[in-house]
Amino acid sequence: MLIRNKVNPILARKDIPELGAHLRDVSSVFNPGAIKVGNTYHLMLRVQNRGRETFLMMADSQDGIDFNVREEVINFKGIENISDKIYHIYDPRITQIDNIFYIMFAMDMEKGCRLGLAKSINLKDFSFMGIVSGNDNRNGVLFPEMINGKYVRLDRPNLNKNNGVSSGSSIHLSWSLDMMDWSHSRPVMNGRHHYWDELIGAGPPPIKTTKGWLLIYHGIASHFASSNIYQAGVTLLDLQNPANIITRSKYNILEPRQDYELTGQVPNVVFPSGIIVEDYNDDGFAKMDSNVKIYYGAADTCVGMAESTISELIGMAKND
Ligand code: BMA
Repeated sequence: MLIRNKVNPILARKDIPELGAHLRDVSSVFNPGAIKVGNTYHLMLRVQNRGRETFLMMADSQDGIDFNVREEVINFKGIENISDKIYHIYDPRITQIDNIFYIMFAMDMEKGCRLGLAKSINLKDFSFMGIVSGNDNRNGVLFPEMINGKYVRLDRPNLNKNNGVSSGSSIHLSWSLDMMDWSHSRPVMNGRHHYWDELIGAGPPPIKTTKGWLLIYHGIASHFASSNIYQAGVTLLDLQNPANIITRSKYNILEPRQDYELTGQVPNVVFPSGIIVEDYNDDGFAKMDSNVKIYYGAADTCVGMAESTISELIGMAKND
């Protein structure tokens, strides 16, 4: 199983700098994107103030545990050209392709939730590329390289639920030549009714291993009377055609157990959104014995980190 860091939660509301009335004694920080550049770990944090407005902020660290939150809010240059009202931008996933950092995130807009895409070359200046999903969609993650000459992503069309919160029960895969127009969307994974992952969504971007693309995903058990339970699981996708599943964990690999996961804005939530793999071989495959750090939102209130290795995660996907 994953091992939680001793200092969890590694980020909480007290760590967010006060920048004015909009960021004073904030309510929560959670669901971060993650990337390591050289020796520095970066998180892109989802911060909510007491008006329940959302801000994305960067945090940097030399050890992956002790993060310093920058005293500024991310501005996606060019997003002001979108004429429709944007309520929230949230749950960013960061993928590096060549020397560019791409960020895919959810955008709550007047007509529903869309996927947005932005890029940066330095993780300081960010430019908005566009809205890249038509339908109500969330949990978009880009693969870190082109496959068969195309960009590839996972996403998760929302189903409309009665209580006003939209979620979904299948992760889709689609292909693109330019990252803006996505086609050939097809379901890859479905929720397993009655079990831990009835509703599902991709977590952090997939990791390339010699055994397949390693994907951490979240699953929601929705059959309990009082609460949905958000957990994490792992699956391996075919390297050449990631629409094919090689193996999928029968059991969750992380579930809410600690007080900060069980209690908060939304109780019973672990929501993995960032992953750092420490060691890759010369061909770009994650090393089997590499340490893996998984960053997750806990109870939509704070950020936790839990560790494993590539071989252990593959073992969990194979249910060994
Ligand atoms: C999902 C998304 C996540 C959130 C989770 C738990 O539907 O909204 O951003 O962390 O619910 O509330």
